[in-house]
Amino acid sequence: MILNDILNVIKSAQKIIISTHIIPDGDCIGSSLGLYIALKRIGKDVNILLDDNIPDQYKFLPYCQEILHPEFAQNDSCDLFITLDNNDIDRLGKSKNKFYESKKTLCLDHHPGGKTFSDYNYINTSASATAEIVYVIIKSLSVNIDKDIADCLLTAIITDTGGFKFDNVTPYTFNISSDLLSCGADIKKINEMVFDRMSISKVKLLSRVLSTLEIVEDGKIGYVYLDENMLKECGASSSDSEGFINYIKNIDGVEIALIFKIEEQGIRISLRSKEYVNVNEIAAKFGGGGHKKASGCFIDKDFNTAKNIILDECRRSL
Ligand SMILES: [Mn+2]
Repeated sequence: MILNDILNVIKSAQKIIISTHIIPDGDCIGSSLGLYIALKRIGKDVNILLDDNIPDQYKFLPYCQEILHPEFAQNDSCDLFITLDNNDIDRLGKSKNKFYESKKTLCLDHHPGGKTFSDYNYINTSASATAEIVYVIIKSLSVNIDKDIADCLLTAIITDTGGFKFDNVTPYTFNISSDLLSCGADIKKINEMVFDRMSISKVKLLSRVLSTLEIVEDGKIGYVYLDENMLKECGASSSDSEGFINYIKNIDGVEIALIFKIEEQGIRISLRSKEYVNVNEIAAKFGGGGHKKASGCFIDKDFNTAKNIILDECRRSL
């Protein structure tokens, strides 16, 4: 789909819903809010629907208190449903109903290898974050990027690039980020909020989760787990574990890092690779997905079974 067609789809819609994937990250929230603010500026009637709670580190973002849970969405159907940063319709969670009821649907995304499920798709897999795509759209709609929009989009880019450290960073990422800084984005505050702040319950949970560390395959695979009991003991929520997997990935010699979250229905698994393994392919074997070096999936089996089958796949990919 070319950009002009996408712009026309957006311009011709009045009532718009923005949604993203469950267990939202900084790109989901930053891109959604940035687009939300821009569309409001040009007089659109727009809402953001989100299944899950907003992780604490993104609550400083402007307008995030206006994000709605899908059950509070208005009953009438909207002209356009925009799904951001999501290549899997099932990851829309409860917003999925609204998606089906909408007159038109549009997907803006940077994930590789998804099955397209919207009427219109604007996918750029070389964008470091969906926020890069949202930036282009906002610019093309001639909306002035103010500090609020700039903070949202830069937060999204900083999260998805790990603070400009991942190999998804391109010269274009810096061009956009440079412009966002000129528009007033507060990079110091964003970095503090996203990476440096930790609640005491998060620190307790980190210590608890790291104590489960196992290293196998000559040090090439490292994994930890967490369960409901640990969350309860530490007074933490599941979103507090965001970023823990990097501690495992950063261990010298580790190529694949995993975190197993033991939930009622099964095991939620996040995977990271350091150099050469494509963890997107591993996750895809279990119906999940993501990026080459960061992906996730869900296996509805007990912990030991899920662990063994995914570790087998990891071994094969080394
Ligand atoms: Mn993203």
